[in-house]
Amino acid sequence: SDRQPIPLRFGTQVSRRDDEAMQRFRRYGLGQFIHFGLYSILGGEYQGVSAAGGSAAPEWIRAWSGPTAPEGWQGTYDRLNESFDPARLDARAWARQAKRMGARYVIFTTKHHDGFALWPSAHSDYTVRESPCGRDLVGEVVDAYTAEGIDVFLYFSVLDWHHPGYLRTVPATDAERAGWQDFLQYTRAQLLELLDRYPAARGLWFDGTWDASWIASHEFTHALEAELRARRPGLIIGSRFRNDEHGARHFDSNGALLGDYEQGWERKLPANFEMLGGNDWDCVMTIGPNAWGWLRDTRGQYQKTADDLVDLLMRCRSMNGNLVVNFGPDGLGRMTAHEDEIAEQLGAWVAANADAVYDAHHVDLDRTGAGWLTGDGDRLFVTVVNRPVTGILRLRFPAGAERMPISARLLDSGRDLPVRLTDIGFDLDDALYCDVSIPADLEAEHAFVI
Ligand code: FHN
Repeated sequence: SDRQPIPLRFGTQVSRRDDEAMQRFRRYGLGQFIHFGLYSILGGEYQGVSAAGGSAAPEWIRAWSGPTAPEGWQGTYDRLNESFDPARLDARAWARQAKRMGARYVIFTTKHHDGFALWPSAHSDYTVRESPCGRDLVGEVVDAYTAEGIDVFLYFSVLDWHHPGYLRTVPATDAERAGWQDFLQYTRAQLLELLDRYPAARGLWFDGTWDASWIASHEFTHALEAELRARRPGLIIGSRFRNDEHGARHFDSNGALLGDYEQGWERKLPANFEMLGGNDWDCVMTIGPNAWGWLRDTRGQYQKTADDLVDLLMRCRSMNGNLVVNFGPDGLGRMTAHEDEIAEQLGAWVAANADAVYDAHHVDLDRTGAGWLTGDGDRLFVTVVNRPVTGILRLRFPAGAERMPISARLLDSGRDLPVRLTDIGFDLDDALYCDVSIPADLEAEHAFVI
């Protein structure tokens, strides 16, 4: 277009990185998110009463209001630190399970919106240290996952319901301005502290950056991003951290990505590869409809199955993205039975079909309704999630395509599948078609990769 770029002082600081850290990111494929904190004690309810009829995200329970909210609720919530003691939390068991699932990175909530820090932060009096737990849970997770070869990203909510200086609006009075400055310094100190305490962490995953107060602090956040990057070369920061001086978030006012990868794909996926503009991205996904923290009562709420997650994973991979599956352990630190099952089933599928997942990427061919296409340069992978009623999987290759499949086989067993190349006669563009026969005896319930 002829449009002149808008001069920006606080626009993007990075262009597409190709260093070792980002190359790793592109090969993660599958990740695990863990939401754990004070809210995990409650599971979305208090003394048998469910907050908002169970529809609200349980990690938001402190925001419970209206007639069903217990009297003095926020004060009650804020004192949960006094009973926080996840005695069954075994980070090494979590990490082993994540490894079996095939996760190559984990995003762990160091501090969610309630402000409670899961490490003994020197800059707060609302941490694991001020609880019977007394453990450094961030440290345990970083060590355990790193030992399993799983990269760690630290989730950090800027939005903080506990800090007295936090406010949602742009500070307007001297007192508000002073409180907000105090909050900004606290945020900076905690972030530098996290980087210094946990040198193995590869990325910071920001959240809660949507309030007007933070948006107006673009000068501060611009400087802080530069400082964090200087403190930890190779650090990966997604597009949620900050905005430019016009309030543009994720992408600056000239359309450049504000970070190393696009971080807006939360419980949703891009409609197609082209709209991503070549940017790196991941999709974070709940197992239920909208619970990130533990939910005690999931009745009436669809829980995704391992097959659903295979479908989503391969849809992401077909567009060069990673899928991050969220786990919400209970207040004692135990994963739910459904999460345990998902981890094993998804892990078994991913292990058997790893070639199609990790080092495979988008291929420039027409989509097939039968499933998702990925490729590794030599091989084309088709993850079949919808079995064609004809028993024939048909792939279209444009006329003059450099390479055509000459054989097909199942990735997990190596079993050969009959292939026929054909000009079907009704394609006006003279494309060629590759028809792969899918034998009737093939197990139909699960996705398979050709
Ligand atoms: O409000 C949070 C929510 O509780 C959860 O942490 C998700 C995870 O991506 N992020 C926020 C909503 O965007």
